[in-house]
Amino acid sequence: MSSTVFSQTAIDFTFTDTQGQEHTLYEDYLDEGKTVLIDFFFVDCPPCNTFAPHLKEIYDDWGSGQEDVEFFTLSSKGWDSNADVEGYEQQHGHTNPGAGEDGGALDIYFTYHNSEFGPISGSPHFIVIPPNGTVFKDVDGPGTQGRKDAINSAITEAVELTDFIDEPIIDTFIININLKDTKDEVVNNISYTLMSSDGTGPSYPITLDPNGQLVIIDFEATFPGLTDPIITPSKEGDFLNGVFTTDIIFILRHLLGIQPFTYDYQYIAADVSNDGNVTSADMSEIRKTILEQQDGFSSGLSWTFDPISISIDQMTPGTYNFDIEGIKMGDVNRH
Ligand SMILES: [Ca+2]
Ligand SMILES: [Ca+2]
Repeated sequence: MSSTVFSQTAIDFTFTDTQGQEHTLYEDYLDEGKTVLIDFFFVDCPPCNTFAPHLKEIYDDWGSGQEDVEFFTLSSKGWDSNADVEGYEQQHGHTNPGAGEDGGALDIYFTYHNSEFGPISGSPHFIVIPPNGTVFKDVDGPGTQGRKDAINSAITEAVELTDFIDEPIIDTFIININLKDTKDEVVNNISYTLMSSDGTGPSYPITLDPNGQLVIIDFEATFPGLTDPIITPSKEGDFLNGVFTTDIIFILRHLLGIQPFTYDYQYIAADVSNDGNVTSADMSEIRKTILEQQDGFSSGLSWTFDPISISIDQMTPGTYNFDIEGIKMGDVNRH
């Protein structure tokens, strides 16, 4: 039993089978998680005809194309037409897709013969391609049994490779957080905390990569003890970032009805005491902070976020994308 494995991935191809049906390697099969076996043969090839009943048996053992494995029977000779291949299929009871020269088989043969995958020697010649595009070429063994064993073993390996690839994806959480300020600019030095939504139990500081992404392979093992987990952003200090006397004037003009706020964030930013109301007390706090008569706002809040937190369903792995707006307290004019 043997096969040659290549680091290059399979080259895509499309052919039209003897029934007029089109088949594209990646789109119709590999991308759908299916393993493909290619049988390069020709209609008048004696060893191909000898092995044809065994190939049918193997095909049926792997689900007759109804499960995760499909076979293509493709002629390697320019004189075999789709009609010739159809005759061969009928003779051997083959039900898998097959094609001759006019179906595009010869082009596929030359894609895999004397290319980066080396020569194809002898007929029949079997290639097995798992969904990740790895090419198992020269799949063969001594005698009929050796050849059957080699094919079955290559398909088994391909299917196991698929299972192996699928597994981490099933348990993986990919969390993308796009946090921008009210000017649509990225805010640096944000701290994130992962905790239960009711605030009980452990809380975990988490770090996003420079692209704002967090990948969790096994949620329960990495962050045990959480119920309805949420991620909360925070940013400490930095009270006077974007906060100037002009902001006090903006609040005053709003309170006097001369120039009311036009954005929702302005109501949040102006309420530096965080009591739910924009009043002259907020103006006073901002003024004292600017004059350094007060060390930051009484609420302790320098930044707030909309939404305040984001929820992850720890039972549902997948990709989560969140947009969060960072609002600088006291900066009502974005300037
Ligand atoms: Ca207030
Ligand atoms: Ca400002």
